[in-house]
Amino acid sequence: MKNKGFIFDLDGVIVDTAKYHYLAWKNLANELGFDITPEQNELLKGVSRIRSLETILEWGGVKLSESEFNGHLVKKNEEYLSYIEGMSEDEILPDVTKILAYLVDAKQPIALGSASKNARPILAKVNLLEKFDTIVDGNDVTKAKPDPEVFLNAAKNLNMDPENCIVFEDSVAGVTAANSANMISIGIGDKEVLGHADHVFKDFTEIEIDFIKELVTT
Ligand code: B16
Ligand code: MG
Repeated sequence: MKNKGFIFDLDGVIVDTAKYHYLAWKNLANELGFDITPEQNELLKGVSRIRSLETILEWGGVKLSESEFNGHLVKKNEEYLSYIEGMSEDEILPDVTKILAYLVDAKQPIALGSASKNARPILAKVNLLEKFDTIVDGNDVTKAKPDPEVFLNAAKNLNMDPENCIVFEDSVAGVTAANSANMISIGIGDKEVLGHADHVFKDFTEIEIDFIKELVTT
């Protein structure tokens, strides 16, 4: 069987940590005297921590000094990590484990390509750390998605050419990053939102093993 590199985003693809980001960002906004909506939270998916706070402050019309800004970032992350602490395997999104097990069994190289700086502790919590041959996260890149850096680094670590890599992504910026990296993009979510992906599925329960087999062999 030919080898392909399979690169997974984390939040929105493997686990739904967006709900924990939302709780922590909402509390931060409330402390500063405004609120953020679930719709606004959607816009923060796949966006780096710093850019997320800049965006939230713009929404609230709040300006902070550099030290206040950094203090809020640290506090938000501490609260977020306290939610992560309570995570378990039960929070892996449906059929993700099945697809990963197939890929491991078929000896296909697997990478994580996430904007999160907390990717390792999250994967450890849900017991998936050892499934990945390489992890490229927010600590390893200088340019955030839609820049392809995170996926290109993942391909390099897997020793695979970008055109032989397949990316699973739930965010608009992530699909754009995969496309710019010259990889096959598989959107996980809404077809209306991720129409620029090569393929779109609502979630992994819609992906047949035969589809994965075809990706491996073509
Ligand atoms: P952290 P992904 C992204 O994860 C999240 O979607 C985004 O909401 C978050 O701000 C970003 O990670 C940074 O996360 O604060 O943990 O470093 O979708 O790229 O896996
Ligand atoms: Mg994501």
